[in-house]
Amino acid sequence: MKDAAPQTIHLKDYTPFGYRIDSVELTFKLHPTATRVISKIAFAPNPAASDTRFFLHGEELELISAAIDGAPVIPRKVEGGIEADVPDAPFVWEAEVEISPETNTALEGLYMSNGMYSTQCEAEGFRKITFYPDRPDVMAVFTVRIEGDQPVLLSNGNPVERGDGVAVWHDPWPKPSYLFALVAGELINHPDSFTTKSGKEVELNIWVRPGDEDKCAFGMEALKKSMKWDEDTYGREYDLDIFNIVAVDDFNMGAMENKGLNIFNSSCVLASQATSTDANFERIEGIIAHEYFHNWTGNRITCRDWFQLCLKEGLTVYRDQMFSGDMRSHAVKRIEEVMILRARQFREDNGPLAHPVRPESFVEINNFYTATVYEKGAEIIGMLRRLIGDEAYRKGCDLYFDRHDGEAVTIEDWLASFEEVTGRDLAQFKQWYSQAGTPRLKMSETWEDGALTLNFTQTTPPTPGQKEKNPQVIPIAVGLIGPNGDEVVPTTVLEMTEAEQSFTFEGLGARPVASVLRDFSAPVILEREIDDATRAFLLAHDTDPFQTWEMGRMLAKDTLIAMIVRDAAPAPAYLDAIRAVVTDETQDPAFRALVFGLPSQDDLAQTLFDAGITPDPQKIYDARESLRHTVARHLSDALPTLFRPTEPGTFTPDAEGSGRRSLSLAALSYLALLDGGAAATSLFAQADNMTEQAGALQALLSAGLGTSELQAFEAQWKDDRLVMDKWFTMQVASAAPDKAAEVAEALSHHPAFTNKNPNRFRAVFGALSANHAGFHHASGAAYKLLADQLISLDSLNPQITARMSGAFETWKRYDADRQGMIRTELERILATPNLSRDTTEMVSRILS
Ligand code: 0A1
Ligand code: ZN
Repeated sequence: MKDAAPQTIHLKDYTPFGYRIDSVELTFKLHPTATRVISKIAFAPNPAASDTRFFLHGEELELISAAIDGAPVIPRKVEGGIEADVPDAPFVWEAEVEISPETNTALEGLYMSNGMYSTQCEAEGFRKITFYPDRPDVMAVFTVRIEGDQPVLLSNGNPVERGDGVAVWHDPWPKPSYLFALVAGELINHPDSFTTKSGKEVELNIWVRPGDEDKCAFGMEALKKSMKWDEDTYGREYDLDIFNIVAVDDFNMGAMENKGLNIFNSSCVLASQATSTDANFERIEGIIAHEYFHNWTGNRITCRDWFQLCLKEGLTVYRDQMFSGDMRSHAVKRIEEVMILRARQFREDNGPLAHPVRPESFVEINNFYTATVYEKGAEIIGMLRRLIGDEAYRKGCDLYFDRHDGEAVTIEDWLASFEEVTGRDLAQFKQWYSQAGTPRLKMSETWEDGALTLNFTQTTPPTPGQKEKNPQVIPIAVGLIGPNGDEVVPTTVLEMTEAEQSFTFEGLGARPVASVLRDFSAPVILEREIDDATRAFLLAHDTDPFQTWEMGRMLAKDTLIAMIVRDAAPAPAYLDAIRAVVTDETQDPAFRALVFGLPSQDDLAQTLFDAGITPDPQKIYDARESLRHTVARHLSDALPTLFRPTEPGTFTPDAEGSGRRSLSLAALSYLALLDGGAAATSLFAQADNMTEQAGALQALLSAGLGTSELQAFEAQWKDDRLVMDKWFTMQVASAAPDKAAEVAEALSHHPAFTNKNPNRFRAVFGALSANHAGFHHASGAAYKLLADQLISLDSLNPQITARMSGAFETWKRYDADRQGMIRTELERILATPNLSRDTTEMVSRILS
């Protein structure tokens, strides 16, 4: 918990630090409750700065001694750190502090997890390790000496000394403190090596706790593929002699890109056929790539201040998305990306937590590691590339890397590289970084004398602190399909810059059907009058996979909305359309599985709300369940053929195998509604991989079955914490609306539950907030339970508490009773004595 009074920090107030750092030497004498950190830092006045105040951040540190140029000093304690009087010339600062890793439950700074020491310094954790200018624009070369009796002692950079109870590491690349890392413990490595394109041999290691060594091979392959891809695609080579990855059980986020020493939440690196699902494998491959790619986009070139977070995150997400597309299927990946963007970022952009990709102020930066910064940030890079073309994009990136290597920069610096290589003015485009909210793009069509005109208007709704919005630059990728199903105009990118704009395609023989926003070319909501017949036509003939999926999705949504609002029967147009796609053996099974899936309850709630209808969570749940049963019956003849379990002994975690299994398991979940769970029960007993074992259990649970399988699963996996997370999640996720809170509450008393492990807490309470009808059950039981849990978690781990309070961000969609109950819970959280800055900021923003 942070004790500083909440203070708002503004982008406009940025000033450089008054001193540069020539070198940092740190010595760690490890002890669970009394680690000593000795620092020796060579400072020099920064001629580019006007503010010469010598302020060092520091939190929860016990100062033992301090000296300047060898003379002892007593620094002044000020809010958030210390101040001292220093010479107007280069000087050496030395300090010794004591910290207590074992009692650090916030998992920021140096902490202990299952007996091992680990660090997490992004964003502002280094100030819990020693006094330092803990800001990203202060970059320095670090040498780190670790003294401890653990067999493995790791830090950033290259090893210079390895001895009994001591290790010294030197990182030659200047870095900000948020990239500092240290790990010490009894660890086992999975070693390998990689030869870079210029012939340099790099030692690679994945370090894990004993017992996990058989779960490293997949991650290691992903790392080598990432290293090769960054060379081939961006010309970026690795720059140290060694690259270490460590798996840690207690970790707030997915992973962290510390220079040369990436630290991973064990759920994001450990993988095996028996314990990981296909989705786990895919995610692990993407996260390993993401962290590795940060070596250039984030580490060699970093952010001037935390407002520029999207500079490294949006770009690195974009890079990992392209990598995953190259490794797997671009079409399928793009659909998955859009699903995530809509579920998380559009949701955020439509509520009280909406903020620009580059926020202008914050209280706690940890609260801004959001879908907007990451996912919308990545969409901006995709739009930029679409507008300027692949070649100019690569040239602009090269210029950016050349020009800013070793610097801490801004979005302006990033865009300037592209302005220079293209000669374009990107001033209007830059608004994507400053304007919050999801633009609504309305389209109408006119057809006259062989010319099709597409008329667009764009508006962006008001968001907190931003009432008026300007028109954005929107790349709209369009193709035209002739009446016979042939493409008459291939994909063309229309560049919309005005509030209203029309684009005409001339010389057309017969009126074509427009396929608009292909590949989801901009993060907007397209509003278009389109009938079911045209949707079905595009679903059958469009050459753009995203569009075909989108048409299926719109048909599904419309039928569900009609079922919810008018008690209508499921639309035959939808049922026939999905039958055609899912039974089409010529199409990719992964794509067919995506078409098979129904829109989420949360998505339907937002759609109803946007249409001016107050969503009733129970009705949404009932309609979706009823459609699931109808689809099952409608496809009853096809389901047994679509359900194709993997032959024992043939499992591979690649796109092909995973696509086949996702279609097969989608079919199984419908089949379970018809066959009393027979097929799922036998798959559960026979599966030799977690994808099918968990998929079978999930199918049983969502058909209201599976009690004995749930017990068998627990007995089999009780010693595997990552698999047990799945066991916790599945029960809460599949609980009926009136049972969800009860199930979550009971699980919170299970001996294996702990709120000190973020994965376990999320497994239960993340699942509760994602069970839409359960979370919003009219009793309000889930609201109260989550609030109780957040109140007790806050003093242990503010970061996770603040994040999870986002479960309430959609509260204004619902009826007065639910709003009243949620308000009561939010106010109760806010009234908690000593509530953290993190949670105070989040809950206040949600309430505002
Ligand atoms: N930079 C890491 C993720 C990360 C972000 C924030 C953290 O603490 C507030 C920790 C890690 C990434 O993008 O992978
Ligand atoms: Zn990142």
